[in-house]
Amino acid sequence: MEFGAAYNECGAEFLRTKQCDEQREWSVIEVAQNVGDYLIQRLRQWDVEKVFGYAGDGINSLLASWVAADDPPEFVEARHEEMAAFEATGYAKFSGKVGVCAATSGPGAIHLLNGLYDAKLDHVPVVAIVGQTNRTAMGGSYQQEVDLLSLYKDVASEYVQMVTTPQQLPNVLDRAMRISLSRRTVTAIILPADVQELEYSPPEHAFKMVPSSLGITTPVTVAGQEGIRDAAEVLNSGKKVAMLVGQGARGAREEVVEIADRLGAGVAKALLGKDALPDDLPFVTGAIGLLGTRPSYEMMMECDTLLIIGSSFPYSQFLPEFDQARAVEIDINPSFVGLRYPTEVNLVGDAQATLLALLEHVEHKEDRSWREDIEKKVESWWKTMEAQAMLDADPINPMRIFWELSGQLPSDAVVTADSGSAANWYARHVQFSENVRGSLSGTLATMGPGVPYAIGAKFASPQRPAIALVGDGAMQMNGLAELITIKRYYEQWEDPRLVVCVLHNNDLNQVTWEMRAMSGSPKFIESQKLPDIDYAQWAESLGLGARIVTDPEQLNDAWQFALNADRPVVLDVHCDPSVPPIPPHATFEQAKELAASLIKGDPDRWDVIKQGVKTKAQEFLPHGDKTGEA
Ligand SMILES: Cc1ncc(C[n+]2csc(CCOP(=O)(O)OP(=O)(O)O)c2C)c(N)n1
Repeated sequence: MEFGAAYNECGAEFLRTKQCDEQREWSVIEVAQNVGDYLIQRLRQWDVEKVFGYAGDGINSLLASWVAADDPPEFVEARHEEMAAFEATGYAKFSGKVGVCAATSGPGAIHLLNGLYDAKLDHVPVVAIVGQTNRTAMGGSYQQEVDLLSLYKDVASEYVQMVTTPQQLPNVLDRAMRISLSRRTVTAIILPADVQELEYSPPEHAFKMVPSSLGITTPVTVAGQEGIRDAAEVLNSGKKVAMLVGQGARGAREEVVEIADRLGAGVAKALLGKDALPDDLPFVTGAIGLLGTRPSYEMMMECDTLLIIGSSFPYSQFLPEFDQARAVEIDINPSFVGLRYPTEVNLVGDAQATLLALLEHVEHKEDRSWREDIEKKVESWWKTMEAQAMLDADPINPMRIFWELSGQLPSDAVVTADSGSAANWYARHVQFSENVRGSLSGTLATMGPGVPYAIGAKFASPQRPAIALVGDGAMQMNGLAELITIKRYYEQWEDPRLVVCVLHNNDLNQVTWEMRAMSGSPKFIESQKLPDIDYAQWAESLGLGARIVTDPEQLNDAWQFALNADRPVVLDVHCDPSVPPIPPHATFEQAKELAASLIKGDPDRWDVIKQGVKTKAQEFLPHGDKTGEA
């Protein structure tokens, strides 16, 4: 028996549900469908498979409807509403579908916010469904009453609506879905508790009624021919072309490679575009920016032409000087072109379709010397990365954790990283092959999404292994609690592997380094030191796999263990907080100066100096790239 909506002879919608009679036998009954029932039915019709959420009396009736409706969508219970929003965001990032999260009124809706902002800023489609107090109590400063329309006005600026009558619901829900999907943003539906219980009646063919419909097919936009020709002229006249790709280029891999080949260009990747191109292509210079590589930095500083595709990388100091390069940008979002660099031609369109149009006019550059030089630097840089990773540290050099992972990364892995030093090493040291997916909080750069993104990834692709690279601060902030969510669900995943690698350095290390480098301040123990706890023991107490790693020689084996386990595993890796995340453009002299400036007052000063100098020196050893010695 199918449960869900049915129709009687008059065409009215009813819900088939189950009832337990006195003999404790289940029988099927038909009851009038209420608003909560309809909402779940409509989500099912939208093909929503998961809703990440947390209960509360603002959505109790909706949850009661779930009992009758059954899956899908499956209600996935996080430990905190912020985690539910991160999970919906991770799910959306890795599935390409809309992510849906649900929370109760007041505190639940407030808790969702940071995760929703993460989605909004990274242009990820997420729909939030939140409860509200009864209509009779509204405006009465009632318990848990928060002005959610005002609160959500910014995060769901494209669409936030409160449903106050059943006939409104189809339209509000369908628009929330369509707007979220087509504009890749956050939308929100506020559903008062008493409205959830009202008998559902559809909008009628009548005055002031708004009907609705399911589904959307979005256009494949291509910039106009005039712009395409102008762009081709800019690109054809350049001698040293640099490219920058972001997440918007992900669906255009072949075209990006083709145009880079024709232009003899190197390609740098913004953080969110790390999986747009594999790292084994010789002309891919890797990450850009403070977390980036030296080949990316030098390519940008020396190019005469720049082509940006699907990226809103914000740090213009890592792009060419403003009068140095003629530039073309391709972006699907008209409000995001021409924003980060004084570009000459701004092409609004789908990356693949626009590149295909552009390729009709782009010529093959005969002089390959620029490209050859980039490829040489890239080859040398990977050797530098290995040498830096293999340096001794106390007890483990964090770079080596990531380097060793690269060597064993399954070809279908999904990798997430948290904000913190993990993001540096993820950006620079992990080499992605063709089908590896990866993401982090690119724009909000919030702490906390590493583990819940990986959970979202497992619900998006249960057959792929997921790996979360997370600092101990982020782990203490919420990752530890979210291990409980992993324990609860992992047996339903086709491939149970989810590895959480904790960078156990007892320090909020990224900020410690920011304070040293930007504020010239020594480490402030009160704010930076973390309580030392046993992450592996906590994981084991939950029945997950775990291993403590205290020696770099154990790393290879530890990754092997985790990547071959029959359950999720926590790798608790004790690593050295004195290994500096040196930016790629820092010269050897600058690194020494930074170290010297720390001597006064920093409790870790000698280790910091030693590690900083050793790390920087790797770029200048025989395998290194000597071009930046000045
Ligand atoms: C919600 C939030 N709070 C604070 C910050 C500022 N912040 C960025 S990285 C970081 C330290 C992260 O420490 P940890 O997770 O231990 O990683 P580590 O850098 O030590 O590897 C902090 C506090 C932030 N980005 N987001």
